[in-house]
Amino acid sequence: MNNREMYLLAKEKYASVGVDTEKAMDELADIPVSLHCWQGDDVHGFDSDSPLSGGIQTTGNYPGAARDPEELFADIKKVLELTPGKKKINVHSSYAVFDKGQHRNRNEILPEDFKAWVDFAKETGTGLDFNPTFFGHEMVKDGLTLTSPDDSVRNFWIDHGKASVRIAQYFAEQLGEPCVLNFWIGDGFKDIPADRLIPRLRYRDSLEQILSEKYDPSMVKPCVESKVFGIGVESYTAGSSEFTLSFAASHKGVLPLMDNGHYHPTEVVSDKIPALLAFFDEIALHITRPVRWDSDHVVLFDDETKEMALEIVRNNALGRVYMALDFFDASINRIGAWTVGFRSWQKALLNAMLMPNDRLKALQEKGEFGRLMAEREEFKTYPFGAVWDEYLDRCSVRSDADWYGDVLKYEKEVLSLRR
Ligand code: RNT
Ligand code: ZN
Repeated sequence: MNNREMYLLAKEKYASVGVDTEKAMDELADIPVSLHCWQGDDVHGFDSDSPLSGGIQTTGNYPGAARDPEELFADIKKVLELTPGKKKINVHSSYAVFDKGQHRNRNEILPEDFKAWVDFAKETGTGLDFNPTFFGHEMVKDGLTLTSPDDSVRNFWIDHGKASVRIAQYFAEQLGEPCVLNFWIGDGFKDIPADRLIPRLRYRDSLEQILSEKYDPSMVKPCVESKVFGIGVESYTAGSSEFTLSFAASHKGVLPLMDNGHYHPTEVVSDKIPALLAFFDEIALHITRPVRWDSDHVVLFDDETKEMALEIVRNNALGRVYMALDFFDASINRIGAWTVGFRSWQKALLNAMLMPNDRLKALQEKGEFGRLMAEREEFKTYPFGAVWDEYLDRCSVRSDADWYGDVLKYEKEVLSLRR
């Protein structure tokens, strides 16, 4: 049986429990998911030779990392080819593309330093999101940026934040779609602080100064991303969950951003999504896979990933949740890593759309928990794979398991020549 025939059978099966597979595929093809530019070069960027800092780490030295904008653009194009669905590219400010012989420090970057990204987005039909980069730079002093007691340090980073607001506004104007502008800082302490409040008050003031920069709130979506700890900053993180949530709740138009690697290991972001949807019009996510810590492994089609997608889909919140991927594995082929992660989140969304959610919700409301458990277990083995393959075919993306062959071909012809 070919894909089409398998799909037609699957379609009937799903229809019998009230699920419209056509509607699901149409909807999925139209929902943007942001692909992070930083998987391609282990978060190095192009603007500085400083080592990675801020408590994040890439491990592994698989050959073939992109070394310049041309290589990174080529690699992303390969990923676009191997992945279905609508995309935005998530750009960090450390990926500025300066004209030959030009360089601007982070406090002075201009929209024109990101024109290459706008051109790339227009050429590939993608959108763009933006992130100021508060790490991997010599102006990070004692691990601090926006919380620094040294005004020259703090002001440098405030200026970086303001410059980033202008760049996000430029992205949104150029592409005619909202640009998510995410603030994440790694500021914190290795050992027990003597004062946990002052750094947070400074962080709050820094963010307020940055966001006093003019932007169109319908087109630029500032977010604050929380974190629980990082490598070298194990004892204290200024931008904790409570801090960022409270900041977003008390500043109109600012969104909380949850990265599912940034919580204690038994906390789950799937449960936090509806909690925030009860209060915020819009929220944002970094989708990753933490293994024992914020390790940023490649996203898989695993239980918690599925559960996160379910919480967005069954609460009709696809239009309220900005979804972005955030992982970086340097130990395997990076194109393959990117592709598996993107495809996994697409699978999770499709899987959520193919669940008879209204029927299951009704069982819960009626208190029929035994039946709820029984039915849910049955739906787990419905022919999801046949719909997934059909979706890939419609998106003109390889649906056979050997798409990795394309990755290996690209490795042989392109990546292996990078030495
Ligand atoms: C770090 C945060 C942050 C970064 C990117 C590169 O723990 O998750 O989002 O991964 O900004
Ligand atoms: Zn993140």
